[in-house]
Amino acid sequence: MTLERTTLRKFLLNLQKDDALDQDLVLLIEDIATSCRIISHQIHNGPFLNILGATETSNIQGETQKKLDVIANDVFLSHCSNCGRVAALVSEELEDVVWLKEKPEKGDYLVYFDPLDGSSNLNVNLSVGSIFSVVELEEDIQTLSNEVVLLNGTKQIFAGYSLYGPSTSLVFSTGQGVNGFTHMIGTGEFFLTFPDMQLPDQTDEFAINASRWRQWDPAISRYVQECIDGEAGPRQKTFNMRWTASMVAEVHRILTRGGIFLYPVDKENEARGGKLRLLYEANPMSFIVEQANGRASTGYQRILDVEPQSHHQRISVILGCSAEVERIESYYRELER
Ligand code: AHM
Ligand code: MG
Repeated sequence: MTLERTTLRKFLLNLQKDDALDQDLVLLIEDIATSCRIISHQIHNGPFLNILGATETSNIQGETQKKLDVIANDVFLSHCSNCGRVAALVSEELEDVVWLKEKPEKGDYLVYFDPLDGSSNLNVNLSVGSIFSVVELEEDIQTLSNEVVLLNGTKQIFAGYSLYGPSTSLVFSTGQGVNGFTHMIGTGEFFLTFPDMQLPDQTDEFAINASRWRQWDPAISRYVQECIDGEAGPRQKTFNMRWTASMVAEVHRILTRGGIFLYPVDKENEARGGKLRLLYEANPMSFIVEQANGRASTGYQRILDVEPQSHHQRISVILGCSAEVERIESYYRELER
């Protein structure tokens, strides 16, 4: 049975044969997939390995690190440095950019990742994920600094995530649509299980942390209120709501059955710029959602066009089915007027 399935390697080599993918990027994607397999194994054995709790340390965001945050970060660092073209790694868990090359050249790769997103879900045995993306340098680098990696999301040549749920998914795009793979336990292989994932234009499901409603700006309040008003309200249909506290799980659900995800800037988080990070959370997810026929916005601007100011920058995130995201953008435009 397994012989008939498309393995990750076969899928990548087919892309390479068609000149759609560089050989080094194939190797790097396979290293990322290996990282995800290892992290999945650690998570699923977490209670036996005593690695579900918190460490004594905080990360650069001032958040307490879980033991698995640190483990997942180490796994990415060690595996993603195999490919000779990787110049630098940018992680949510590390204050500074990790430079692997002293003289990065045009064509070298920058790898951005959140090794374990939604890690507060670990202790309650709910879904978590990893998020990653790759940018190719457009010029040689003379001086190494954290500023060098501040490139906007349109420069991504690869973006993906792994979802550690009931099964382990690997979903990614190299700029030619979005494909989803599932790890088959016992084989060591990811098999193509969700080819050409596409978002529907319309949806009746939204995801937002509703406990923050007092902090929302009028555009978000209006949108959510109209959803809640259901058939009697201006939308004239009933909406469903979900919140998993794991962006990876939310995006995966949206890619599978449609929807919209919001983590907007609000009164409480605006001094920090929002909650989610631009370079290794918002940009990769926006790339994937756009590649799957969706839309990703700050409310005012396409996320992929945002020029980063710092490598741990946070941003407002509204992504999912195009018509819904456009509706919220129009509410922001009305507010500006
Ligand atoms: P993290 O990177 O510290 O894990 O935080 C990101 C996560 C997202 O996955 C999720 O959408 C959000 O934080 C949940 O936030 P909240 O605690 O407000 O529900
Ligand atoms: Mg995260």
